[in-house]
Formats: sequence, C-alpha cells, structure tokens
Amino acid sequence: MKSTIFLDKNWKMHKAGDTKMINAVVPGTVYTDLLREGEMEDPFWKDNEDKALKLMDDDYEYVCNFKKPAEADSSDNVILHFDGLDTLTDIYLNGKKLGSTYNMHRIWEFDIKEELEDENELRVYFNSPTRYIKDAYEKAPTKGSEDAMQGFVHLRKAHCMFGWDWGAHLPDAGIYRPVSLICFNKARIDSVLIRQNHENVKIDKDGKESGTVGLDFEFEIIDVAEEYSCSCEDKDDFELNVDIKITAPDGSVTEYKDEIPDEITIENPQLWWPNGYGKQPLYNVQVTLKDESGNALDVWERKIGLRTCTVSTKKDEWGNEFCFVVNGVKVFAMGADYIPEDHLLGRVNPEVTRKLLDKAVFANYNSIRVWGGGYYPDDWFFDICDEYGILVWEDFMFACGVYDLTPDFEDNITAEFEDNLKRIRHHASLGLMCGNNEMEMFVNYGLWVSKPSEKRDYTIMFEYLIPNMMKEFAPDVYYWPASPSSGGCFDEPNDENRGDVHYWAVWHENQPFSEYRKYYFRFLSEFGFQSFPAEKTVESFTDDPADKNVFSYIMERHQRNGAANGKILNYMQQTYLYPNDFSTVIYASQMLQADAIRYGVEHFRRNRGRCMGAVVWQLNDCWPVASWSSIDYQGRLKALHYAEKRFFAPIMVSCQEEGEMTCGVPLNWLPREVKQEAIFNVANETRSDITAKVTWALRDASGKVLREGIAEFDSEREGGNPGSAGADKNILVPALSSTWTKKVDFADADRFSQYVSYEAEIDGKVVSSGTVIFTMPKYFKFQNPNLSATVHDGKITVKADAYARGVEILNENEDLILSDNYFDMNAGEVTVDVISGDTSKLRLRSVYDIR
Ligand code: BMA
Repeated sequence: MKSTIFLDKNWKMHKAGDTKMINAVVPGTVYTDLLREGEMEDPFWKDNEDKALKLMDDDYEYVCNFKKPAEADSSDNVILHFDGLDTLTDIYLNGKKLGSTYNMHRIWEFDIKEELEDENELRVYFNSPTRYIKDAYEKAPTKGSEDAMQGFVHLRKAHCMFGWDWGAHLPDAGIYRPVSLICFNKARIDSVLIRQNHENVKIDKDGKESGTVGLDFEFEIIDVAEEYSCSCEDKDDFELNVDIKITAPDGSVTEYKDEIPDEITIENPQLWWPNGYGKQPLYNVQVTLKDESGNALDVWERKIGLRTCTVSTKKDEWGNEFCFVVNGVKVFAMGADYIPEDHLLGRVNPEVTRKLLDKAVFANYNSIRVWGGGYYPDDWFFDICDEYGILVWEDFMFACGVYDLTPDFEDNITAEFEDNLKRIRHHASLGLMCGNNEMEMFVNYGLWVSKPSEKRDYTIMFEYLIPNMMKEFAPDVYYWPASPSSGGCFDEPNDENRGDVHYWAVWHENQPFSEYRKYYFRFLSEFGFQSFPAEKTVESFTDDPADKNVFSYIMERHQRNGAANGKILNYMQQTYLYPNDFSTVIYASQMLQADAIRYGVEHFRRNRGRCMGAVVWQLNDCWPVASWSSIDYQGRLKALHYAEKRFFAPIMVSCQEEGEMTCGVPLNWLPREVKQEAIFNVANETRSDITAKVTWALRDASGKVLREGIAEFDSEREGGNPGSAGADKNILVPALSSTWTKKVDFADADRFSQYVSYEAEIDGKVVSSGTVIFTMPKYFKFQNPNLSATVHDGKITVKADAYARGVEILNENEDLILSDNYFDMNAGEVTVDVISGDTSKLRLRSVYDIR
C-alpha cells in the first residue's frame, strides 16, 4: 500500500554564504523563519518593508536530514513530492542535484529510489526572486502593472508579492506547502475525474428533491511500467482493479468491489446548493486501487457535492445574461474578491482561512472570486467553501500584464494548469475558471503591450490553450476567458450588457455613489471603495502618535494607491463635516465605503434578473494597509462588512431615493431642484415566495414620527416586477425576484431635519430595515443621540435619544464581532448579539460625531 511520509521535521535554513543555520518550519517561508528566530524585524512595522525586500536579493537554503523510512525499503518506487515551492530552487539529495523548480503554482516530483541512503540530506536552494525578475526584465522588457516590480510577469510566482495597489513589495520565498516521500509498489492513483449525470434529478415546486444522480469515474493511474488512464467503461483494459466506496451525508455506505458499473447510481440524491439556496450535503468518495491479487495499492479520497453548475450567457432583450446556474436555479452572486491572506504565506493555515470564510458566510456571501494576481488557494480553502456553500470564481493566475508565450513558458504553464485542475476540479464549490484578471480589456487598449506578438500570445493562451486544457481536465467546469469579458476576442470586454464588468467610476473617477444607478451591469465582478483600517490595526504597525495622521509618511507607506487618500478625502468633503481627529477620519472613511457599496448592491439587487452578480472588491488584506477590503488584515470588520451582511441578506428591503445626491446640480448653481421621494423594493433571493409588508415613517431628527404609511405594490411599473398585491397591502414577492413599490412623495419634508425610516415585515417580524435622508449627511441637523449601551446575557442594548446614523460599537481592542454594527436607528433601543470579543469599556459613536 502506498505510504506518504511527510518531511516536516529537522529542517534548518540559512542565507546562502552564512555559516549560521537557524531552525526552520516546513511548510513555511523564509520570512516566517527569520522572523520567528529573531533574524529580521517585523516587515509590516512602519517602513520595515524596505529592509525585508532587500533580504530577497539573497539566496537561501533549506536543509533536512532524515533517515530512510522502512516503507522505502519495501517499495519499488520512492518519490520526493513537493506540493508547492516558492519559487526558484535547485534541489539536491545527498549532494546530487535532482533538478530545479521555477513555478510556485506547480507540484514537483523527483524519483529518488536510487538516491536514497540510510541517512539522507535534502537541500533546497532558493535563488533570489528579485534578482531573477530584474535580469529577466533587462533581457525582455515585457510589461505589467506599475504597482508591482517590473519583470514580475516573467516568474510564475504570485504577482502581488512584488507589490500591488494594496500590497507591499514583499516577495517571500520558501517551501510553502508540504514535502513528502511517496513510497509505492507497482502503481498509484494520479487523479480521478468524477462526472455527474443529473438527467434523472427532480426538484418539485416545494424544493423536494428526488430521482437519481449518475456518477461516472475516470481514473488516471501512474503505473511504473506505463502511464495510462481509463474510465469506468474501459476499466477492463488494465489489469488493476478499483473499489469505490461512497458514504452519503447520512452515513450510509454504498460499496462497489471489482465490478464497477458503467455509471454508479445515487438514489435519492441530496443536492448541494450555494449558501442561502439550500444545504451543502457532501458525499465522501473513496477509490481504492488494487493489484491482480486484490491487495490495495493506493487510496484516493475526496468529498463531492451533487449538483450541476454552469454559467448562462443566453441572449436576452438587453444583451447577454451572465449568471451562475446551480441545479437549474439562477443564482444572484453576492460576495467579494479574495486576495492572498498574508504576504507571509507561512502564516496561512486552515484555521486562518476558516476564520476569514466564517466572516464571509456571516455577511451572507454565496460566492467569492479568487483574483488572478495571487496563487491558487490550498485544498482547505475549497473544502471550506464546499462546506459553506460559497461558489468560487477561480481565476487562473495571470493579472494586469502581458506574457511572452515561449515554448518553455508554454510547457511551464500547461503543467501548472494540469496540476491545479486535477487538484481542484472535484469541488462542489468550484463555480467557474476564468483566464485572467483585466488582461483582455487592457491588452485591447494596448496597455503594457510593446509588440504585436503579445496580443497574439494573449489569444493563444486564454482562448486556445486554456480552453483546451479545460476540455481535457475539467470538462464540466465552466470557462470564461477573462475578467472582465464579454466572451473573448477583444469584443468590448467591459461591455455593460454582456458578461462580467469591472466598474470603477465610483472611486477612480470620483463619481457620486448614485452613479451606480445609471448602469444595469449583468454581473459585477469588481467594484469597490477604499477605507482606512481600524485604529488598533494601525497601532500594529506604528507606536508613534505622530504617525496617526492619514498623510503621514508611515500611513502613506501603508496606502499603496497614490491617488487614494485624495479620493477618500474628496468623497468625505462631499458627504460629511470635516472630521477633527484621526479616529474620526477612520470612522468616516469606513462609513463612506459602506454607503458607496450599499448604493451599488441595493440597486443591482433591485434589478435582479438583468443583473445577476455583485462581487465587491475586496474581501481581505494581506498586510495592514488602507484598502478596498471589508475586513482588515487583523480580522477587524469594517463598517462595509456589516453593511454587506444587511444588503446581501436573502430578503432585503431597500429604498431608491431622489435627493441632494441625485439632483446633479452643484449646491450654489441655479436652477436647482432637489426632488424628495422614495421608491421601496423587496429583493427575495430565497427559493420560496414571501409576503412582506413594507412600512415607512417620516420623522424629525429626534426620531418622532410625523407621518407614516404602508408602501403599496406598483402594478404598473414597466420591466420585471414579478410581485403582486396581497391582502392588507402586503406584497407577494415570488422566489428569486425583486418587487417594487409605488413612489412615495416627501416633497413636504424639511430635508435638513427630517428623515425616513422603512422596514419590511414578514408575519409581524421585521426582517430588513433602513433609513434615508434627502440631503448629504454633512447638512443634516443631527441631534445628539447621547448613545449609551448596556450589556446583558451576551447582548448589547444601545439606547439613542434621537435619530442616529451609522451607530458604531467598539470595545477597547476594537475586535468585537456583533450580529450588527454601524447600523441606523431611530430614537429608542436596539439590541444586538455579541458573537465574540470583550464587552467591557464599550465606546459608541455615530455620524453625529463626525465633526
Ligand atoms: C482591480 C483589480 C486589482 C486592483 C483593484 C483596485 O482592477 O483587478 O488589480 O487591486 O482593481 O485598484
């Protein structure tokens, strides 16, 4: 039987040329080892980045002494297996060079049966990545985004390690994934492709599932004598046998020994659904490879979910739709873009990733986009997404640059594609694979392109090579050539009416938040707004009070988009009073970010059907920095993350208001008419119809109700309004739709001192709510809400004397996680649940305090 022996002990490392060796942890990285052993300073502290970057001009060597395992003696084959090496290495066993590696995205293997001795020394020599890209760029000046060190496109290493507009220049290196010895006799399983047949699945109108799912297995076996693969049908062509054991989510086991049917039938399948649409049952599949006498040679075990998943690009009245379709149900994708979790890959592990994805689910995500400038995530990332129902949009790792498709580069990347497709294709959560980030659009504009072959190579890579690899290795996974794209061929990649879009005019072009409402994108895979991280997170990189000014040298070293502070400040002056201290600037920046993205998502969900995805740039940070993230590097939730929880909720009421922001005429120009009106909308992203009552109240700044009403269903609204009026002015909102109410006029309101609160109730229970003002917050005469809080039974009750907008509850360490935060409230009380964090020394503020 195959055995895998992990080489995860007795590692030492040193800088090449240094005699001193230090202890190393494998898997791990150069920076994490140097840091742990006190050989370098925290690279995130102040501007230590510069010193840390210099360290990467040197070479490093990792050494491991190990005894020959007993299994090696009893095996015909011993393979030295690396799940991931970052990046440029020469590998020696007992002084003999086994080979070199040059792609962090690949799995590397070396046959060492002949080389093994009783006592062994494995040396992995890391060549400097910074020297390499510098030399390579001098030889071939192939360009990419200026945010990164030029030459990054020449190395198959996470591009953002060389800098990005949210990332430092910290190109760490190392053995970042496990190293093992694989000992086996005769043959082993390279991979198994499981294809699903859902022809006989039935889902009735109440969502009850019945019928059968067929599973077809194709095995790729590495036989020492010859390599071949086979499917269930042609299994008889090779003399080895397989057993298949399937354990259903309820624990019941079905086993097939030797006699494997052409198609394995799963009776009464429990289907896998994205978060919010159903459950995520997983079936455990175990494949055992046996020799002629029935002895087990190898076992392959994975969890799969039973579902169909594709993307519909059907032509329609507006262009071409773009939406995930899971088990025949069109899914409105809600989530964010994911970047590597840490500059120091040695710090990322299943616990760290789970904590992050817990927060994604907390904010009602059903999808995530893995952005193409990082690295293909670890298995555990996809395992957790399978478990949580997060559909993964997985980019191939190409971003913001052009590439020279030399024969060597082609061999290198095709091996990379094969390794990764075989590794991740079985995951229920794998929604689609996408060629690259922003290359089709920018290559089309001629950005980074310095010779015609670069455009040709683009087409060969993303519209020929990769789709062919997909057909062979992941035939059931949808492929999309780029993000954004309208389907390829440089055909208006960022077209509003086809494919996915990156929309950045709110932010990069300083457009007001309401600008989102002018567009009906089919699927937004990027749109975002920056904010500063929590003050406590700032304190993780400086202890000097003088740095606590967003324009200080240190704060600007932790802000990688040159124009961004100006943009935040520009939106701030449009929106809020001048904030008088650092902490208030942070709070105001986070409120801006939350409101900007809320404006967008609420509008896109109101237009469900035409728009089918709102994926926010960006979920996380890889170091403490000002950025577009909704969770900062230290895991603190920004106001945006709580706003996401509300606006990604399966059932959401929103208000499309007309007011000062939408009037389009500057304050002191005439004529200027500020309309004051509101239309409400209930979005229902569940698979069941609902009946909701939408109520509103016009209130003065103290919170007192001046008049109130029930919003009525608008039967005359043109274009997609599938709801209907129910009894008692309730509105029937069918499953997977959004429904508008009639316009309510507030022309009589004093916009400087009166606001509207609104709620959606189902069976008497408020499920979603909000408030809206018709002027900019800076002009609104907020009364002091005198916020106070009491803590009781794992809950916090906040009391306000007047209308309070964006109520923030912080503890001393700013690490509270609550069921809601940064919410609007009328005068009175609101109670939230404490999910984690110490509740002593609470601090409260609201927009009233931005002054
Ligand atoms: C995009 C992304 C990233 C970038 C972000 C913010 O276009 O694809 O490359 O970090 O915007 O500018």
